[in-house]
Amino acid sequence: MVNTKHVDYMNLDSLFSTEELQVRDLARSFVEERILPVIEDCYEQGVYPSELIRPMGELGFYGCNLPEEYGCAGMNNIAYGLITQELERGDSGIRSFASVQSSLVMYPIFAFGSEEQKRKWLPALATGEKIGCFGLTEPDFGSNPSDMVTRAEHTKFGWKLNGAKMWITNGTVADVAVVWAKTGEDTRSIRGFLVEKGTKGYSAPEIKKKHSLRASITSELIFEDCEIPEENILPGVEGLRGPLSCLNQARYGIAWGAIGSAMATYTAALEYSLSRIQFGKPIASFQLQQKKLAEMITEISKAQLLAFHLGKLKDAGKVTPAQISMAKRNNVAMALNVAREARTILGANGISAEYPVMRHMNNLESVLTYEGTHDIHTLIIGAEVTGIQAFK
Ligand code: TGC
Ligand code: FAD
Repeated sequence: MVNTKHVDYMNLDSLFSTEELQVRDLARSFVEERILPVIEDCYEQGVYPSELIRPMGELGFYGCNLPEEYGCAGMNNIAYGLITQELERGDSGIRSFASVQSSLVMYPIFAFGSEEQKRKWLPALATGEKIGCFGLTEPDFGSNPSDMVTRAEHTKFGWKLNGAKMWITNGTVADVAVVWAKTGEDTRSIRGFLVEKGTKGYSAPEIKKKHSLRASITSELIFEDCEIPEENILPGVEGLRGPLSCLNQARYGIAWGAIGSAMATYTAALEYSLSRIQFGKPIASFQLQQKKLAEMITEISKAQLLAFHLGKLKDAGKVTPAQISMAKRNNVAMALNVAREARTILGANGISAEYPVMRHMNNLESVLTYEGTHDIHTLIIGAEVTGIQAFK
């Protein structure tokens, strides 16, 4: 009988350790029991299922590859990847929440924070008691963060922040925002600041009317003479390398997450094709539909192998940013193509919220753009292979 459930054509399971499979199955059960029953309604209403924030923390999903001494699970990067895969099989918005919390908030505090900052924030972020967001993109500077205009001016009390960030996941609900700002004129002056909810001069209005990632909060961050105490600067990094190092972590998670989304839409299409009868036969029996399914599962399998090898390189400390770019770029585009093909197999039902396909497809339009657009990752690979930067 066809394995519609687990989407493991190349027997990837044989490559995972027992512990990695246990973590994957834990995340898989959580998604099936807690996320899938509520996600379509959340998506339709444009709300994040906030009741799931703490349970995900209790399962160790946030900052899972950071050390236990800060309240994290200390898992390897394969386990981290498998968690994001399963979360995004539920919805890209759920994976986004976990990616931002883990890779864009906990990681910079862990990698660049003072011991005091680590003790204050990491355990509370790991349980989900506190929520974080990451502010790099600005209204006028997305792909090119080096031209950011948000400024931090040194005062006798600490720092005064002025500027705005745009399209920030979790901004409105975040207890702490990791905000990147220039302290001088050039990119080497970029520093990271921990801006706490309730700080005078700081607001984070939600961006509404989205057609994508509707089960995810997206916000603007506004800083008007916002006073930040000296102890809230991240002491361990200066320059664009700081935020870009965080993006390496998050893009890695997305390379796995996109596979989860593709698994969901492929499974929906395969099951539908076996049960939908036209011209007296299941549509799965027509060669044109089989070609689509064959290509979908082939591309998913290639993406799985790419992500797995990337994880092994990351665990060995040998992965490069350009390798991560290749996996993010390939796997997200793959998932979007799979979603579009799945949509055609479902015919009119493909646009219905009775099936997960169009929700995933719409979400992936954001995933293709955030964490570096598909084009930017093309240019990062281009620069790697030619030695010539074509950004400017
Ligand atoms: P460039 O001159 O190449 O580099 C400046 C400095 O940064 C270093 N660097 C990196 N370091 C670590 N990791 C990387 N991936 C790095 N890439 C570059 C570089 O070595 C240099 O260091 P130093 O010490 O020599 O100064 O920088 P550039 O200005 O030419 O820009 C390069 C470019 C275009 C690739 C970069 O700006 C880029 O990646 N742009 C895309 C922006 C982006 O991805 N934004 C994402 C925002 S966050 C988000 O979308 C969250 S979505 C959350 C969710 O999941 O919901
Ligand atoms: P632009 O940079 O204006 O790009 C527009 C188009 O021009 C794209 O097709 C791009 O590929 C192309 N382009 C740009 N430069 C070049 C070039 N040199 N060569 C060729 N083509 C080029 N950001 C955060 O900081 N934190 C977050 O939490 C966050 N969450 C997000 C959540 C959502 C739902 C979305 C949609 C975005 C989020 N972002 C976040 C912002 C995201 O990272 C940016 O949208 C992304 O980096 C692209 O920037 P932009 O939208 O300004 O597009």
